[in-house]
Amino acid sequence: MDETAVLERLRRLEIETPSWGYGNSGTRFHVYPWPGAARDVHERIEDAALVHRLTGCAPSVALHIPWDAVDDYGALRHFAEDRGVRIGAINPNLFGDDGYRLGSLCNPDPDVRAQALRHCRECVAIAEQTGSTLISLWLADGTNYPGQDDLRGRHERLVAALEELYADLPDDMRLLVEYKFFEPGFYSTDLPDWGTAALMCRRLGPKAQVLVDTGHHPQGTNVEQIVALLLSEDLLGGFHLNNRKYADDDLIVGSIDPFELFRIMREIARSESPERIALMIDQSHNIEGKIDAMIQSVANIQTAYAKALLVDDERLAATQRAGDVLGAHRVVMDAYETDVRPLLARLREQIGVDPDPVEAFRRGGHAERLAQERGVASVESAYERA
Ligand code: RM4
Ligand code: MN
Ligand code: MN
Repeated sequence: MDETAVLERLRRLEIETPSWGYGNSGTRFHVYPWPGAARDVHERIEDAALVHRLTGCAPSVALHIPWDAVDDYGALRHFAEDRGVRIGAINPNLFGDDGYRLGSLCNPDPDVRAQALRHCRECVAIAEQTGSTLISLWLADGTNYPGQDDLRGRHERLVAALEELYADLPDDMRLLVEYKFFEPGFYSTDLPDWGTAALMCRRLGPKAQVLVDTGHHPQGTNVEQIVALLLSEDLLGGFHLNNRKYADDDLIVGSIDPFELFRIMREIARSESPERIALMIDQSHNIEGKIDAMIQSVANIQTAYAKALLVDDERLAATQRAGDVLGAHRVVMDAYETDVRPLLARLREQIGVDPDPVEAFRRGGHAERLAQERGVASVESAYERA
């Protein structure tokens, strides 16, 4: 691909940022409040809009309900649009209620299952009112001990609930089904892997697709191969991008393993309709500032995508046909090792943003202004709260 074509593809790259990445969050040990961190959904949307202004490629913001619940979603939509962003995926929250101790859609109690389903339907209505076309579903359902519940029974309950939800899904809406191999359930998780999520989506129909959260796999999993398979089967709906060293760490995208990010972005770059793949960041910051960390993630995704687009596909195909194992590997590494900073600087010049958006944030006095306007929110520790 020549440089003009690469720049054109980069211009079309859109990354969604999560509202929950702008507020204070922490580990189960402590939450360190950050001066100026967003305190409500309006401030979270304002921060997302700032990230979009500085990067030029983050035009939507995902919401978590009820964390971002308001009375008037039409007004919230306009609030976002007035600031230059739109509402992205709506994430039902099926873990933040005392009733969900034994699960939500898989709970043995039919009343709790009905409550969870009602909440999902409410999220569909919120998506319609905010102009969103994505419901992004993650279940915290699982069990902690062998024998605690019937594994097959839980699966059947999940199928029944999702079939009901799917039946009501508007035609232009997609249901993204996220999986996670453990946590908070420590013995079993009801949607533990991409295969289970894919089976579920196949069963539901074409409006259901798998969501790959990059931090939700056992160590050493070949995530890009999962991505390639899901793409081949038309089952890839989107991503929750973040990075991790050990578990679901939700660190800055590409901060621990930029090579893995490149390998994943390469599969995306090769897809026939990459714009159908929702690229959403799912990150929460614990000891760092929120907004510049989000900008860093956006920039790291652009970097990995630029490198992925630079792979010489013809040379690669030829070396693969010739059975030149090392030659083929070197074609891929050649792209990965290219310094794309000048290319990205040209892209940013074209779209009218600073060549280094993180520095632009830091130079622009935004952190200081927000700290002054919003102050430091007091946050109870997770244990005190418990
Ligand atoms: C989960 C999962 C979900 C996210 C929650 C807060 O681990 O990644 O996508 O919404 O965390
Ligand atoms: Mn996630
Ligand atoms: Mn996660």
